[in-house]
Amino acid sequence: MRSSRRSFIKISAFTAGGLALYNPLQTIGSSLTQNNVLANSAKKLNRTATYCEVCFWKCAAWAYTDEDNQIIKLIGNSEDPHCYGRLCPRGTGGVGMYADEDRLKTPLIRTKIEGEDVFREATWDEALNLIAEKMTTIKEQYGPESFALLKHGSPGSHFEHLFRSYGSDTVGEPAYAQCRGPRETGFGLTFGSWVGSPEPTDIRDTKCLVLIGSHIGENMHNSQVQEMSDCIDNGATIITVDPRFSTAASKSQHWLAIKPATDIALLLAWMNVLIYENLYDTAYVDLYGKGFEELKEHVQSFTPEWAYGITTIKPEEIRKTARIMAAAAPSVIVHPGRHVTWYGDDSQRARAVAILNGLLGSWGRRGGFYFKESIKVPTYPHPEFPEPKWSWKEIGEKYPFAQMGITNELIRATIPSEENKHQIKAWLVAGTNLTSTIPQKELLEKAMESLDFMVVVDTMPMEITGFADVVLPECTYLERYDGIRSATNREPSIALRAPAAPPKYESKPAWWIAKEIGERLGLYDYFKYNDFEEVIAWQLEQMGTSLDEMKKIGVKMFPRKSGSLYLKEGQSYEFGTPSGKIEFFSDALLAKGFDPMPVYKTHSEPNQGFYRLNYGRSPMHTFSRTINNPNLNDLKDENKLWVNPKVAKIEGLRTNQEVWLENQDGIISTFSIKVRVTERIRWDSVYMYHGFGHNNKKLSRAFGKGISDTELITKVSIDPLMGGTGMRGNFVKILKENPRKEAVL
Ligand SMILES: Nc1nc2c(c(=O)[nH]1)N[C@H]1C(S)=C(S)[C@@H](COP(=O)(O)OP(=O)(O)OC[C@H]3O[C@@H](n4cnc5c(=O)[nH]c(N)nc54)[C@H](O)[C@@H]3O)O[C@H]1N2
Ligand SMILES: Nc1nc2c(c(=O)[nH]1)N[C@H]1C(S)=C(S)[C@@H](COP(=O)(O)OP(=O)(O)OC[C@H]3O[C@@H](n4cnc5c(=O)[nH]c(N)nc54)[C@H](O)[C@@H]3O)O[C@H]1N2
Ligand code: SF4
Ligand SMILES: [Mo]
Repeated sequence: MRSSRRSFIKISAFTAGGLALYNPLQTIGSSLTQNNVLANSAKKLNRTATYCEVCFWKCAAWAYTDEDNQIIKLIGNSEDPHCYGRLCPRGTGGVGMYADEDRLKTPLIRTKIEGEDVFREATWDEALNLIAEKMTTIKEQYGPESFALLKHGSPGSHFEHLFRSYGSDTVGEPAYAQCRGPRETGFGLTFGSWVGSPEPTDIRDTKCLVLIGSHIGENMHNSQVQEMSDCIDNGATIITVDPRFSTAASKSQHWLAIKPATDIALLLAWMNVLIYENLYDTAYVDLYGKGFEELKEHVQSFTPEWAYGITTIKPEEIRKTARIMAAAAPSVIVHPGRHVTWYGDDSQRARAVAILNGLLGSWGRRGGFYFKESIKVPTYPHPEFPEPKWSWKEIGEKYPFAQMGITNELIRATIPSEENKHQIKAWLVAGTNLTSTIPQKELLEKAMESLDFMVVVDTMPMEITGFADVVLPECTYLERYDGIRSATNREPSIALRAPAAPPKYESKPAWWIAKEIGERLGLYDYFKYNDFEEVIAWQLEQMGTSLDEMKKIGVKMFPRKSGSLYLKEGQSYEFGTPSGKIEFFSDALLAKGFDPMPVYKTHSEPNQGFYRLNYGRSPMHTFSRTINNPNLNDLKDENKLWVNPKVAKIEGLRTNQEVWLENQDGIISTFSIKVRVTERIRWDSVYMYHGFGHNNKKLSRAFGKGISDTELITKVSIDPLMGGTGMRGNFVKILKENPRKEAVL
């Protein structure tokens, strides 16, 4: 172990135990089956309204508890537009988050025993006093802005409130620069509107769904998967562009097995066909578009024949699929995707997707994209926040089209450098396992070593906790109140999360932790309540409902106020762009020195003996967070390396053979992975599920199982528009012998 004080604290494994409580249904469960399970239960059950935290679709659910107040089952709320009464396997398995005996149990404080860093158990008072003390000194010495918040999920909003009260808006989350940031930039520049979550894709009514990578079906975003299944039943055409034969590809009439990193060429060729075969929506483009003539000229030479040489997709196939889209238009969706930080030109690829939708006239049309709406949850009264001297905006100022904090820039600004205009000195990390989420491990670890102070709030002893000075155990979503869920959808809706059982062990909710720290900092006026329940009750009253009503119904729908879901024929409409039009040509991009229309650029390719490292979602897991979950681990406990038969032959590999990977920078995987020989992946790439390869022994089920894609992602291509980290430009070679003489760990 390294001697640095910020080195990773390894704690010996607890004895493994804990059998799975039950097996979640293999697919998104039918509410009928789930209710039958309940009906057959002998015990008398109580139900509590909640919404799921296993991923960010936030499906509303009922948590059922038995007479002993044990949570035994989760069922989707049938009134909820996010889940239509059914949870995905991960959501059903959410009970395992509550039941996991490896959970964090008490606050922990880093200390030295005989020169070695270890954690000791601490009381809440001790831990909170220490944090408040450090927040005070850091504020005095460097200003509150130098204390950054890195967060994801529900706990984030409670700590954001604390940080804003304290004077810091230095905040970032991986859901932006490692996920959907480029898409929001690309669509924002084109339509003047974020795509947002859930995406306003009218999948249930579409006639043609085009997926660029997005692997819906493995990406288990609930209502989206259900609507896709419905639209297939209704005869919609699915076109999937993916170098891998994904589940979505298997449901598609057209699978375009594109050469990785060449999607912009395909998108430009599709535009060429739509425009030069006169297949685009002329009335729509005339009425709402700006810069069409420039676009027409721009794509003139980008013919299907041109794209064939780049993408390996045959010109006939490009033409045929463009015509299918046009025939379905405007009930067609070229899906914006979600995890789009791929090759560094991602905002431009998202622009190309947006422009294609513009040509097809699908934005604001039935079966295309509907106009989403949400309802505002009133803010519980508190004094104005102090104005920070600098924030995430200044840290990310190199990227003019960034709309949120750029995690990787916050990390960079933590490493002391003369270039830093602002120096970050401390972090509070809540609900994000940065070590498996942020590429370029070396930079991340250097940043953490440079910190004066680091707090991690988590439910599990994930790898990130090993770098903290103080670890705080949050209780799981099933044991706490949280902010009211208000999301954009066809109709506005809200959902309640109430505790179904008391917190296990010493764990506490984030709202309580934030309030306790706030009060120790003297910020009483920002936390004028004894229990978060009071905040929710007040907000619900303001919205014309009540806590009592919401406890009974869980989800409440509100009528739309912004008008129709779709544009009416010939309706005049102002888009949120500077020109009020759909911008095929972007003056804003040109003014900042960027291509005003998307351009295809080549990306580096693997050398001889190397394969592109491709990764994606395991249907049974969410990132790294569920791998140790007893219920979900039972369904899938390791990832595999997908290898094309041609590659298997060249490399001499067979299914289930154990291999190690070494990337282009000589980084070797910590653990090994089993091979899966399959035609479903192109010969130039290998594929694995993200989230596996845990190296903290405290995760008794997940430790040492499979490989972490993240540790092999040492090279990133930064999106010059918004700072996102393109992660798919890494290459690996396959090692058949254990490269380490001695066994690891
Ligand atoms: N089960 C499950 N579902 C989830 C999540 C989860 O953790 N688990 N996470 C959720 C979150 S936050 C997100 S952001 C979404 C992400 O889900 P998506 O947005 O669907 O993710 P992508 O990265 O677009 O999709 C991965 C696919 O891209 C393909 N691909 C790789 N390279 C290329 C390329 O160059 N071109 C093309 N056209 N395709 C390529 C891969 O083969 C793979 O099939 O999933 C969400 N849903
Ligand atoms: N290599 C690689 N990197 C990726 C991706 C990839 O596919 N490959 N995907 C990217 C994408 S799309 C996204 S959105 C991000 C996701 O990034 P993250 O959200 O950081 O992903 P997780 O690994 O699930 O980490 C979540 C952490 O929150 C903790 N947690 C869960 N519930 C709670 C709770 O209620 N309270 C608290 N306090 N903690 C909780 C979990 O134990 C875990 O430590 O990762 C991005 N990074
Ligand atoms: S999609 Fe699944 S994991 Fe995500 S919120 Fe819904 S039920 Fe939970
Ligand atoms: Mo994401």
